Amino acid sequence: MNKTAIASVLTEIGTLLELKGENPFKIRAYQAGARVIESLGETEIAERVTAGTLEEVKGIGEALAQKITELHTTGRLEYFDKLSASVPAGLVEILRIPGIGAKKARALQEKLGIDTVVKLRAACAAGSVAALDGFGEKTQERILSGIRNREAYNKRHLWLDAWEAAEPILQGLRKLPGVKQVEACGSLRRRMETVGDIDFLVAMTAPAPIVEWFVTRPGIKEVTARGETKASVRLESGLQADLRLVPPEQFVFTLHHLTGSKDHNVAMRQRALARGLSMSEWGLVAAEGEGTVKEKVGLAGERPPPGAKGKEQSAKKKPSSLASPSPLALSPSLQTEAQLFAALGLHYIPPELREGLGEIEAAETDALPVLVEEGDICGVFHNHTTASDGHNTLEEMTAAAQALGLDYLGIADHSKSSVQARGLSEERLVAQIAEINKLNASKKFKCHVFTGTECDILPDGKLDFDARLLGQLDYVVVSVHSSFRQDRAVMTKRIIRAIEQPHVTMLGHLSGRLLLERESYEVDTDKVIDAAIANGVVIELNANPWRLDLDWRHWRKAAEKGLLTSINPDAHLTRQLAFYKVGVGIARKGWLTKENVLNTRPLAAVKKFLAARP
Ligand code: DGT
Ligand code: CA
Ligand code: CA
Ligand code: ZN
Repeated sequence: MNKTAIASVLTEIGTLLELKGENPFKIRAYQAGARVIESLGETEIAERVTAGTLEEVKGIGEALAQKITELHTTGRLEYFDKLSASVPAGLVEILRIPGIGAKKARALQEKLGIDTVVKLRAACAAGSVAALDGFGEKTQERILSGIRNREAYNKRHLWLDAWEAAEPILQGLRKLPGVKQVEACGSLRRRMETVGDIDFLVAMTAPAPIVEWFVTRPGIKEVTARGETKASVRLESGLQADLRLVPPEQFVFTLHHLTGSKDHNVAMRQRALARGLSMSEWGLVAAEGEGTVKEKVGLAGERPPPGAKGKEQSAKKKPSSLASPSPLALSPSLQTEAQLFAALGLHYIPPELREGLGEIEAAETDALPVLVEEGDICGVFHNHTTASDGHNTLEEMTAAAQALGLDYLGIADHSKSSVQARGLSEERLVAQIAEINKLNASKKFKCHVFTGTECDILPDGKLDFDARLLGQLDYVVVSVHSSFRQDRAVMTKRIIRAIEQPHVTMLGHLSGRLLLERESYEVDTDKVIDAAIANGVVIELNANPWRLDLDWRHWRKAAEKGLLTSINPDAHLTRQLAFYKVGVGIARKGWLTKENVLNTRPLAAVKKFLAARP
């Protein structure tokens, strides 16, 4: 462990001790120890740890020296682990809110039983914090705004939340006079699972009314910046949105730049340079040494160096209100990103692949995959109904699937061990199978319904239902919903054991993560993937925006090895059936083609696939 990490553990120990109301001298010793460690060189710490001479440093006593040694050599500290476990995690979070020190945090816990930020906010809203000794109205207000800021400013946002915020703004921008093209760039366009901020780009001829429209939209909490050709706002949800306005001839260059990712952009610039070109958000021009006048290459222009007034620029007479000067030279042939890539000898790279993970090399040799598309999806598996924790009935879900144009709907309600989700008993599952068969036979819907279950993988890897019952279903999803804290080897063995049982069609949400909330449990993903391939088991791409599990970073390699996936909405409401579209974005980020995805197959082919499984 390096010194910064060691220092932060020591600081954290001080905080935890404070929360526990420990001796102030002890607390201060840890805080001081953290500062001392920070001030030492990395090599000095290593040498002193080896020689056992840490105690010679002023401010480091015997106990501290032992702990630093343990951290430095093993990367862990048993004392710290135990201490952390003894303090509610929510309490530590509360301490990070401005205006709350350890003393106040303890008072909140002792007098009001508050040990999470959620409880704290509720108590503030109810006015009970102000009533406490030593708090008062002002403090309560400060705490509340601290909580709000923390939520708004420190958080990334789910892709779907950002998308839903962006959509109406995109539509509104498109309708404004003088607007030629509009796009939301950045991580949103690349379909990252979470988004830091939204980056709107507009090609236009007159910026002022567009900026004005943007900063006066309803649902804006704060205008954080405003210029002639840009603006930034914070939406009510806390999401920040940036607006950039450019003249039409510059659009494609800024579009590519703002889409990113940074890594992709860096690689593209290097490629351009290797071809004697300089690529930027302003254009693509011949690269020249410092101080020389840039020469046009007939592709497009770029921003002239400050003070250098190109004659083409003054001749163009752009509105003076445009902050970024217009390109020096334009080529009518370079208007799309496809043309921009072509100018660098590349096939078009879809935004989802622009992560600097080999897409440029692949585009060079025409080795990019033909990515799966929303329109390829024929039906969806893994959906819940009111039989377990869903909010809509079987018929409502079927009608909604049909309205989405889907030819089949797979139901997979929870199994009996998922008590909190009202998991089905054997009897209830048998009854549901009969109900689905009846619905299909009634021909009430064109959409075919497959019988299934989301069967719990029990802590030892056994399944929640026996093989005889599972054999009666069209398909079986198996998922972990309990004992998340098992160690890596146990969890891996547990999941593989489940995969190896007969009748298992798919593994549900492999990692168990909840984005922005809960990390994955410990599991050897590669081993599980190999076991799934060996057993002909599908690993789902859970398309619920909170999960997007398995993570897109695994899919390219997994698909190359021969893994088949299914893009599953895990819908608990009719509205959520459309989550599969979010999943398609993630599949694309994972370089997946139509062939890699089971539910791109038509109904007859899926029936055949399922019938061929035991
Ligand atoms: P986010 O907002 O954190 O989810 O991620 P992005 O990718 O949207 O990043 P953002 O909003 O900071 O910037 C938008 C794009 O602008 C980014 O994807 C690439 C480009 N960009 C921003 N800063 C730099 C930079 O320092 N170098 C390069 N080459 N490109 C940059
Ligand atoms: Ca962004
Ligand atoms: Ca941004
Ligand atoms: Zn589940």
